[in-house]
Amino acid sequence: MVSRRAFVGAGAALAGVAAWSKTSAMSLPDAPIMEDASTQPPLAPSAGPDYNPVVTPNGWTLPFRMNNGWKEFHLIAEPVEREMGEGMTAYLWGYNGQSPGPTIECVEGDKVRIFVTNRLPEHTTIHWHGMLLPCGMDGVGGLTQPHIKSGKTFVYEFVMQKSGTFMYHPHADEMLQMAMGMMGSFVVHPKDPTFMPVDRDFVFLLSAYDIDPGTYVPRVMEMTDFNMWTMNTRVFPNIDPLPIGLNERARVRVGNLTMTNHPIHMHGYDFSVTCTDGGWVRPEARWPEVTIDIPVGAMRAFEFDAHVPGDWALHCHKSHHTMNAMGHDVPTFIGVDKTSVAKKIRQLQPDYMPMGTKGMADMGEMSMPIPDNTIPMMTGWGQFGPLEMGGMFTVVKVREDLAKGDYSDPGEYEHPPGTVAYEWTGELPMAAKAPDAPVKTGSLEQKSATPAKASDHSGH
Ligand SMILES: [Cu+2]
Repeated sequence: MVSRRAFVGAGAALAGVAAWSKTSAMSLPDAPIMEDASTQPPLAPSAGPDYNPVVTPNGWTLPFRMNNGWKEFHLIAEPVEREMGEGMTAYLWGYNGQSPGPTIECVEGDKVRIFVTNRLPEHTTIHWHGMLLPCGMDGVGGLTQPHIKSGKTFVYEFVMQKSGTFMYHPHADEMLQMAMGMMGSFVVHPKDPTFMPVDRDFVFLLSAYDIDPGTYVPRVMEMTDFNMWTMNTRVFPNIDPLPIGLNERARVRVGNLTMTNHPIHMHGYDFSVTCTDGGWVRPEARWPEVTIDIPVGAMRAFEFDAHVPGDWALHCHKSHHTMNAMGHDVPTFIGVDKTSVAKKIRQLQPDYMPMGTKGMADMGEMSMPIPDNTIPMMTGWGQFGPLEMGGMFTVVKVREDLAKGDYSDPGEYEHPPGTVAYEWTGELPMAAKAPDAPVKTGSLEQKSATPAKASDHSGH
């Protein structure tokens, strides 16, 4: 997890614009790049209508400039190196130095112009998922526009017809380009700042990769068997927490660009689903949940009032999605006595240790040698021991003493005395025993061979 100090310094990671864009294209807005995978502070609006900016855990927000009433952004599609977690970097494709790309934020009614420069080795486009716009701005290569060839820059212009939660991704060689990490969040704030206000607003995209341990590039042809299940292209234990002040209202926006659904579950709270990529959910249509399934190619936002302090897990409820790199063809050894076979193997390999006979929790504590550039399947430590998690898992940290707008990791929760589950060390009563069942006479065959007379059922 990023420390408070590292977080404060992280803003400096926003690197300056490349000399290229200043000299060769005077009219293009800056295209800042991000070199850091830690959560960047929210970007307050520098012009135009006011809003409470979103925070992208392990991500950042793209600055804009105003030009004659238009909000102008500049995205650069390019190969990137993304630190998925400590000790593992993936060679992906993304935008402005990272995958996911920067979050784009604007306000309902804004006129937005987005320059897209292609520095990939093949053509691309950008589709603005969920946006209401002229057909020719929809970004479907071949269908609504010519592809953006390598080295070219295209311009998208449209008016934000409604507020809500959206995303962007290519619609050109889509299977490969999304498997390589090309995606970003797009949040449009309501024009009326009193509509659905929250104190903390988080956004992340779920994506999945198949990266063999020891390698760097995802296997883009994989359809189902992924080993990196990510939130904003980051895996536990290196997904930054979601810090929330006690009694603040919080919104979490989640989009799914994997090829399966993700039931996102939050501990300690019930919440309301308030927004989808189709729009805001009317108050009378909301319902309470503790798990919200995020369908493929969809976004959901949920809200809650943070009235209970603590470290509350927030994770996908598919248990294989809270694991990191693992082999799926490992046999199950639960209950198998491997003592004698272990003895034989130790004659050849003295430090051999049989695993999996009592379960797999041992793996969370053990540091086994692993190949370069991968992350153990079950990992992470809390104040009470190993978490035995990975993948799509993070922690909502609700704290009384959190300053407004402070998104640094507040550390581990200090439980009030007497509020933590504890070991019973007294006497245990003998287990109650059911009385002996009456001894049955005769076998099943005998019974079926002598069917009851119809009169036996007369009392029914
Ligand atoms: Cu999942």
